[in-house]
Amino acid sequence: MLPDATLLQPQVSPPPAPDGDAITLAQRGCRVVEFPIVHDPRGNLTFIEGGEHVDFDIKRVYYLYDVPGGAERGGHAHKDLHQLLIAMSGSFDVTLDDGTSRQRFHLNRSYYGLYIPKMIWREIDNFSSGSICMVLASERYDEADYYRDWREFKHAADLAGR
Ligand code: T46
Repeated sequence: MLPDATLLQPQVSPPPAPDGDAITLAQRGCRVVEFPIVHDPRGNLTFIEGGEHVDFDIKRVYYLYDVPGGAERGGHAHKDLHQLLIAMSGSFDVTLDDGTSRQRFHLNRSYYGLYIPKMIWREIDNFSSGSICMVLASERYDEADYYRDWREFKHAADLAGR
């Protein structure tokens, strides 16, 4: 196990499954991805290659920075877009929610990414001072791709048989 791997374990367990058939967030594809590290006394280097470490075409890169203490980002799900979140500096927490169960991740290393498939609600908080959240996204920005109301998201997820 990598020395820091424990830092990325979910800090809050999802609620007990309502029945034995409940699908976990991991089964829906939510996962922590580990990128290569080239250790070097001059400073370490991590690289991300399309088709190797990211299994979608990256159509957009954006990042959150200068986030004030106590701020909360996210609070939405995407209909089609999927993406990878990386703590390029500092740390923050990401809560993922498939409409049934929730799981919280603490991201604090630039060689780990949190992959979030489509139709997963996300909330991001607990940003440390100076933190930077970089996002590799599968689509260009399109407001029509967002569910910004949890009940609307939940309704759509239920209709999709979730
Ligand atoms: C997500 C988290 C991690 C753009 O014009 N282009 C863009 O690429 C994005 C992402 C946003 N915007 C505009 C839309 C809003 O007027 O920037 C404003 C703030 O966007 P939003 O409230 O969606 O920002 P976050 O930080 O709550 O969420 C964003 C992404 O939207 C979302 O997909 O997962 O970062």
